[in-house]
Amino acid sequence: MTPIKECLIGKRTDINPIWLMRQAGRYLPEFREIRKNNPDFINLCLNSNLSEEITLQPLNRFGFDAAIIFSDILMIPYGLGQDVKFKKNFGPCLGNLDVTKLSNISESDFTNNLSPIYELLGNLKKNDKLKNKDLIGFVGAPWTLLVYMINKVSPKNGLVSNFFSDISLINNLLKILDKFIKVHIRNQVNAGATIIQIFDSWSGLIKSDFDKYLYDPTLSLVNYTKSLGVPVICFPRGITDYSQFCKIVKPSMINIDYDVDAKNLLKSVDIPIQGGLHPEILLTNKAHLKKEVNKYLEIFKDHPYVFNLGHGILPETKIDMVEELVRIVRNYK
Ligand code: 1CP
Repeated sequence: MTPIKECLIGKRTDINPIWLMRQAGRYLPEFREIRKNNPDFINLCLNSNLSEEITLQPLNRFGFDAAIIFSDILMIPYGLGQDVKFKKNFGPCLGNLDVTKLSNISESDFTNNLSPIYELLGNLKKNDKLKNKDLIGFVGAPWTLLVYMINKVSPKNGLVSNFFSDISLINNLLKILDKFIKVHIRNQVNAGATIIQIFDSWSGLIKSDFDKYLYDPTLSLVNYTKSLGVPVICFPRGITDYSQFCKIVKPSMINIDYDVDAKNLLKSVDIPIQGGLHPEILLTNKAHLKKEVNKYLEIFKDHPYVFNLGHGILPETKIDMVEELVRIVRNYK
């Protein structure tokens, strides 16, 4: 059994399992080299040979316990026919939202549009480098995808002022997303994903109607993934009550963000836990890194825990700090 699977069934493992959110990406020189020659990000995600190489880059360097496929949460709006572009030094830009068009797309059109992602998983499944490691497929949660699809750009500077003006549009989109996110989960599982992670990167922006935007849609995906026999990790970044989230949604594992009081959370959560370390700690120095990493390892020493960050690794992270991080985690007794 893989170290992460052992953790998921509640066992303490001999090694402390570790992987990092956004582990394949811009902090790696070998990724930047490929990216330089592939300016169109969506095309890169749809190139199953290059995306296989990129997925394996962090494993080759650091020996993490899981590969997470090189793809993006915005491949779902793309697969549904909304235009998605990534602009340099700006981020994602989505095109007009035509709900009639989205409502007419069939499951097979959607699956065809994203078929290189499933090919990627099929190829990785056969790769010896993933022996005794997990292969993580992922989706964006309905709320976070809704945010990008309506907002059209990153909500890091807030939601557009008329975000909630068309409730019937929102309700329609939530239904469409529930259906097609499930199709994407099922296709990834059928192609070889051994775990699914649900990224709700912008759940911290939900201020009311938590059932409608957070709990109900996530629970629906969690139950669906479990029914396929695959564990599911949730990352509801920035929410204030992780304990309540775990009680209602019951994921197989919860990924905490860096604002979570880990010690306090342990009092009320009994499922396996992943993550927590602030990615900025990797920009400091080795002594400080050791102190902060040990804090998490100490708190979770008697709890099933997968080491990870409290959000994605930053592009300016130095390779030797990641190497040091892995050494600290592996050597902790
Ligand atoms: O070279 C580049 O400019 C591309 C940068 C990049 C990369 C490497 C983007 C654009 N996406 C990715 C890959 C990616 N995205 C992965 C696979 C790699 C890995 O994890 O190892 C995953 C899991 C994601 C997931 C993702 N995309 C999330 C959820 C996780 C998170 O960080 O919160 C989100 C919010 C996105 C949207 C997105 N894609 C890319 C950017 C720059 C963004 C964020 C935009 C924003 O700030 O709103």
